[in-house]
Amino acid sequence: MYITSTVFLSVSPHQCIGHITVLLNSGSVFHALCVCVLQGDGVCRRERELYPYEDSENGKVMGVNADGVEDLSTLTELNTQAIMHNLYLRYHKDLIYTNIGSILAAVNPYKQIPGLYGGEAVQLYSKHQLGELPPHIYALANECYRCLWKRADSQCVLISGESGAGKTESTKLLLKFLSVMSQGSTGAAVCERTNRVEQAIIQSSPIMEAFGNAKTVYNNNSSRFGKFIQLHFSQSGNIQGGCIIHYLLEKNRVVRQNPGERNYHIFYSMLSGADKDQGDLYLLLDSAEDYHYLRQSGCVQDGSLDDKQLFLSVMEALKVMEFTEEEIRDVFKLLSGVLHIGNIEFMTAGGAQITSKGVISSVCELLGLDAFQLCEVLTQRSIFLRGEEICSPLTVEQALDSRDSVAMALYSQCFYWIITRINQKIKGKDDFKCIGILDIFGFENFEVNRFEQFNINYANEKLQEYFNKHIFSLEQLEYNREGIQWEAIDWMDNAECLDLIEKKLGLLALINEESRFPKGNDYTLLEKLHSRHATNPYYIKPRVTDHQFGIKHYAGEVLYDVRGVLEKNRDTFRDDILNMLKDSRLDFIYDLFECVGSRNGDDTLKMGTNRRKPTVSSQFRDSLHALMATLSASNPFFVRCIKPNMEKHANEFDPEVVLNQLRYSGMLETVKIRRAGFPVRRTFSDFLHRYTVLLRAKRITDGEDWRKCSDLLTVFDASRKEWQLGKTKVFVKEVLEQKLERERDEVRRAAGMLI
Ligand code: AOV
Ligand code: MG
Repeated sequence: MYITSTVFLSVSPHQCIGHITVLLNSGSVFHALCVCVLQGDGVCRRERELYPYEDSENGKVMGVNADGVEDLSTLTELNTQAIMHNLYLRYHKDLIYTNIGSILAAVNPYKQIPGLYGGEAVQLYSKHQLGELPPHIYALANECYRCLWKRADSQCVLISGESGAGKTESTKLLLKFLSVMSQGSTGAAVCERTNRVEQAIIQSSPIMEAFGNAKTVYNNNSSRFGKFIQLHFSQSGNIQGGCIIHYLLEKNRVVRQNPGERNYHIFYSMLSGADKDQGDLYLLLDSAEDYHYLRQSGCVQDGSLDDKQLFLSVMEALKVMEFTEEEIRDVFKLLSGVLHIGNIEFMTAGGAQITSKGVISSVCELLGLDAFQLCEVLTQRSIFLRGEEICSPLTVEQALDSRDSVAMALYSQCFYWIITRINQKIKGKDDFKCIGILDIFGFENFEVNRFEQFNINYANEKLQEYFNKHIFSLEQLEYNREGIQWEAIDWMDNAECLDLIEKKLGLLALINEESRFPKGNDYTLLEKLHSRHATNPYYIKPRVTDHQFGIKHYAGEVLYDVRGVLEKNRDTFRDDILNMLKDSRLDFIYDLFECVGSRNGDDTLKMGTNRRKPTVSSQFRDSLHALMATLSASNPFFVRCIKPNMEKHANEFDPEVVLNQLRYSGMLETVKIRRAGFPVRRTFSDFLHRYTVLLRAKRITDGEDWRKCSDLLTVFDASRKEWQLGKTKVFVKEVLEQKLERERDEVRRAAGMLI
């Protein structure tokens, strides 16, 4: 960003107002006014930065409060720059949260803000209605918690934002707040188990992060899997149990990482945290550099990551979760075994031959495998054809692939096992309502994007669709149906892009179809994608490269490398390798693979039969659809995380980076609809039931339901600006609902009732 000119417009004895022209790197120009204080020595000290913004599209100066407004829907003039400027003003005052009605925008501070999340803040926010205190993730959490009773349905919090925007941190804060609420609830004191469940849910985070997060170029603690955490509450408000659903761990990372990125945290923390005895037991080598799987990316350490500390917290968490000593030992032996597998090397001598025999014996010791059997499956493939075993030697390249597939299978099965164990631990009754928190992997656009990014971005596209549906589509539909006076608001629909991906003969269908063809390869796939979709406005057929296809996602264009797509989608695992693992002397390893069916052999002869297993992308699509169905049955809250810069720096607000996110996430349209709309909608009877005490207090007793609703609402807003009556429902703005709720609390408190 460059300031290209400053012109003083007016100078009073104490103040001067200047006009600044700002040129962004993208080439767009913004104009701004800047207010400065003239000091005694004639020096001009900038008092407020870039205030107020001028709308570069309309050339109009807008009034923006110098401190920024807490709720964007109260901005007097609306455009994207005004929104950005407001966020900018607040960000520099460490006010990272801003409301858009009940939607929360959170700008990642990349630093700890003192006092922001402590116990006192939890207590404070738990005692106030939404809107009474400055915007905060705790205010949203509190509202969500209250809604369990206020609306008597299940709630969910959907956290979106690109990679590194702050979704996982927000998730942990929500869990923290809800678990404190749970502990303070009336039923909790008598139930010791509840306390354990809350503690276990909190402690599941370090474990899942250690095994499922890694440093990427976008985020030093990037989630490489998606998760949906459901908390089951009792009628009296305490957490009785929970359940974690996980999505698509990026298992390829175990064996390969992009330059500058890392493998999963747990490997490095094991190496730096294990003591001498553990090191001997797990046959650990001296350092991360000694392992191919850890050194190949050229990055083994990062200043922001404390590997040793993570080891301690994971050990602590495993104990709290009641993993036995034996289980912990088995897990670490497996991890070490995976690392040793990566050090197995091959050379060509009439097919691949293993050159590192010493490594084989470590692997076999750690994983309880038979050395001869291991060497065999790594260097030759055996299949049964009409009852006869046929062996064929592998090339070095194929041998490396088989080696890597063993490592990936071990790691991913271990990850799933850990989540299953966590789920067993936090399982509880689900007889009342639940709160679900969705924390998926954020939108990604790397230099090279592969099958993983395709799935990640598809998931984000679905989440955006859900947001659009709730915030724009369903809402406007309901206004029409109920005869509410309404001026339609345009919004950016991503349905066509999703159609391209998941509709009949769409990208997913073609990828799956090609995965089923024994002779299909990445290039035949690419040809089909191009020939069917080249004319689709959301599809990109690159002119120069011959191994890419692209999608115009809502969050930007991404080119995907087609190489490796089919193999990853088929996710086949050779029967002979599977059998070798099942033959392990260790029960732990056997158990991990016990349920993995052998029907998925990549024996191409089996393909095309009915016994084939679903492909990775079709499983993922089905799990996303199931998730959407669950979400549709709950009342959603949205947290929109925003990344202030690409460098992961504190106190740096890059307007270009933010502007882009505001544009693609439809922030302006969201603010518009929240300002114009009536987000709170209740049927007449539901509304009357909720506010019975107010009706009594205001002596509104006569008339039909709609009349009573109207009379009560008139008491609170005679101008009718903040509410309307539909055919079957009342439509109320959030501010008015907050007033009603406050008054309801007061009346009930005065009457000695529980709030
Ligand atoms: P993500 O979940 O959205 O990315 P994270 O929640 O991991 O992003 O946040 C990235 C980093 O930003 C964290 O490791 C913190 O250093 C910092 N950060 C985020 N939110 C806060 C906060 N409220 N206060 C202080 N620091 C914060 V990804 O998982 O990559 O999509 O797949
Ligand atoms: Mg994350």
